[in-house]
Amino acid sequence: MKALSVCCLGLILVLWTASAVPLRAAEKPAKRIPVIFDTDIGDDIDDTWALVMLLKSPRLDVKLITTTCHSSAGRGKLVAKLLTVAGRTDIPIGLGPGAEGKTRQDDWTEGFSMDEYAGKVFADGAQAIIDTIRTGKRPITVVAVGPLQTLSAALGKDPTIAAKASFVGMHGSVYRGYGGSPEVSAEYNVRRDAPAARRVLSAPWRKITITPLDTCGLVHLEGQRFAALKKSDDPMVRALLENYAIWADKKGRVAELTGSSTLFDTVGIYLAYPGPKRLAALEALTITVTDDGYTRIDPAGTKMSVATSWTNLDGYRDLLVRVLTSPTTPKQPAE
Ligand SMILES: [Ca+2]
Repeated sequence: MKALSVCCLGLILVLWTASAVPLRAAEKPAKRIPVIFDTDIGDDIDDTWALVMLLKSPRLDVKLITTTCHSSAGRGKLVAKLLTVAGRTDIPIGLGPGAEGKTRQDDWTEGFSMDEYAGKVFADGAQAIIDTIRTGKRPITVVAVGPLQTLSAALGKDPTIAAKASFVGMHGSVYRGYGGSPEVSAEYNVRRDAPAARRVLSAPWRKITITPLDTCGLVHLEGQRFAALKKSDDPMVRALLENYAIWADKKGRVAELTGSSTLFDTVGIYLAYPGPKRLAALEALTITVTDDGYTRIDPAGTKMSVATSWTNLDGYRDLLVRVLTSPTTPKQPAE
């Protein structure tokens, strides 16, 4: 009887293993979402945080990074040096209109020339956006975290790109303003060029998702979470904190940093992740951009998914630290 039981158990095990193996073999790695990142990096430091988060998000496949809001020489150099440190010079850079102007992180790129960038650099960033969306095998997600001049120029040249891409933006203020204020604000990325914001936020994208100040304006890292970053010896985290220390007028002294500024743009990266966004509450709203840079709920506006509150803000802060301290995603083979 005992021998029979052992035999039965053995048979069950063999059958279970036999059925499990083909299942595992059939599992394919989850598809990555192709992304264009459009940034005014070099003004507020949160773009640099968002770029590092993007490069460490294995489900996002970065096809192009473009600069927006002038100063494209300085912003482009910053992107180029960060991608060089990341070992991701396979990612092309597209420069937005207007080369002149300083960035607050110029000290970090001093001595680095755009010619040193091993990857492709497109002088016409708007055209690069059009070409990347047109030639993509799968629909692209455009993640925009600055004023929208470059993307507006792309839509002006070729309005048909919207139907082939989704849009995720850090834009606007719906129920709350800066610092969680109950008064709405004319949020900077919209107010800085309201006509450009209106064109982009009313275009017929496959899907529009935004994080207004209501959610992104509440994100900081302090205490243990910030300490975990200071302890990290990851080269991208080091580069991020060096940039932050220059930006924060600490003359590059990372040891003097005690917490982050508001990390608005990182939430744009999170909203581009595949699957449900369990940490934030998204509402379907119709939004209009006013001439003075407000994003108002208006029945005649454009339908979009708006992250209007957090369901778990601490969970997001933990996710952010986890992603930032994880390895940089290597270049993936073409699908
Ligand atoms: Ca920004």
